Amino acid sequence: MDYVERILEEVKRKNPGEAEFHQAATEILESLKPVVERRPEYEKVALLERFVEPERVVLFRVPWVDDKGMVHVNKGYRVQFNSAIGPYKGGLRFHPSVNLSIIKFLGLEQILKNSLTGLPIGGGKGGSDFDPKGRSDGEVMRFCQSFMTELYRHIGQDTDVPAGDIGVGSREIGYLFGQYKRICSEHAGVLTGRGLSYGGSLVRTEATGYGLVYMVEEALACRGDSFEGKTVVVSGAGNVAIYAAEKAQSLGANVVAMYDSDGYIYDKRGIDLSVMKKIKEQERARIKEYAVRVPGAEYHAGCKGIWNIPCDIALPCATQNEIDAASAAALVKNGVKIVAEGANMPTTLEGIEVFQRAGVVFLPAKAANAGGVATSALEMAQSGGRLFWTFEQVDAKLKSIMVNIYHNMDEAAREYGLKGDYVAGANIAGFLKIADAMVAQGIV
Ligand code: NDP
Ligand code: 2IT
Repeated sequence: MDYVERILEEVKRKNPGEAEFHQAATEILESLKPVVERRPEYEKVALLERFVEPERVVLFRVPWVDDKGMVHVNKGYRVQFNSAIGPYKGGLRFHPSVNLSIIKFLGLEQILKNSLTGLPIGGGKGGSDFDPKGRSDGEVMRFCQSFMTELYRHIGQDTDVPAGDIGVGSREIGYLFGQYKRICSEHAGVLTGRGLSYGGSLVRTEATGYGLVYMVEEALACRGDSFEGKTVVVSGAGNVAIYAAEKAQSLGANVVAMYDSDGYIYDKRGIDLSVMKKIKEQERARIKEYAVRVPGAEYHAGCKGIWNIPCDIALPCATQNEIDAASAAALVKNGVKIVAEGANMPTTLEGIEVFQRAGVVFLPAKAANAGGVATSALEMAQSGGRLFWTFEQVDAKLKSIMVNIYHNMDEAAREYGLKGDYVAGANIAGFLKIADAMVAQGIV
């Protein structure tokens, strides 16, 4: 059995029941086969064994009291996966589906994503099975304070720097930061996605969605094409989805559909983002409200149907495994040309195969959504240097990072004889830097 197959088998045996973690490990390790063949020295230092095992997993109890005085207990997680190239860095997800498998798949992806940015950040991820939906600001605040009352001892601006993810936005980062500062007496850059009044960076809010569209823009430009007149379907209606839609529209695309976990909106004249932002960012209401307010827009209960809408470009920006083989086949049948992942692992392994076989340009999450964490690293650079860059400065850096990632993964794929396979290209380009740093640092 070859090295990769042996490690994959071990991952499954040693981490039973962790379906999402197995999925991410399979996608990554399969594409590293040609790398470990060229570099047999990696096996001698058990590089893959160490790469798939988190340096540290922290699991804790998060007790909190709701507005009616009832006591709740949630699980808290922080997986400090790999610090070879910098302090652990990665978001916190608050969603009822959160479990160790999900946090570990996100952490493993994050290692390679962070490496691809070219910035000095290691990989980590955390979160809780807490569901912020329907909770008051006071409840969310008390939950965040309780969460940080344990997390603070494991993080630090040179150790581990969390940020947002699903269910964790500027409100939650504010409460988490407030509690960290209160416990540690330190106004430090220990979280990113902070408000502009207390150490945040311009563009961080928009960064993941904008970055995603910058990468697609580059992929189009390399094929002599542009966003102008393209029909785009975006899934999700949260932070990543909204700013992906905004940037795509500004480049001349027609964004016709978006969803939340209840159902989707189809607005063939183009989503009115001012209405969408009001509903989602200000009112924290459900997407079906959009169809009440915008004449001509349709609301459909359930999410899957969104992938039957004909489009040129699909941007899945909600959650893992949104696009399975059947949804991928529907997109291909309707003529999709580019699929770029704003969410983490939104396409199943079978879905990826459908896209790649059909010759669709498939831009994988760890490359395509790296703009968020890259801008987090720019936030760290600004707080470390006591600097504050303008919107234009940060946006220009973000764009150049996304363009670089695109070309680095494109070149890595070509170098290994896999032209156009951006899944392999991203995994290989991200991994080589990590491997080099791990080898240099000895058996740790
Ligand atoms: P938000 O919480 O802001 O938005 C998430 C959106 O996805 C909501 O519209 C939510 O709907 C929807 N969603 C969540 N779970 C499901 C589900 N099971 N089925 C259908 N819809 C669902 O999160 P973000 O926009 O920040 O994150 C979206 C994705 O992007 C995630 O995969 C995240 O890991 C990834 N990402 C985020 C980055 C960031 O900087 N924020 C950076 C890189 C990647 P509802 O409100 O109904 O739950
Ligand atoms: O998945 C991701 O890259 C994020 N949620 C952002 C992480 C970060 O540290 O900004």
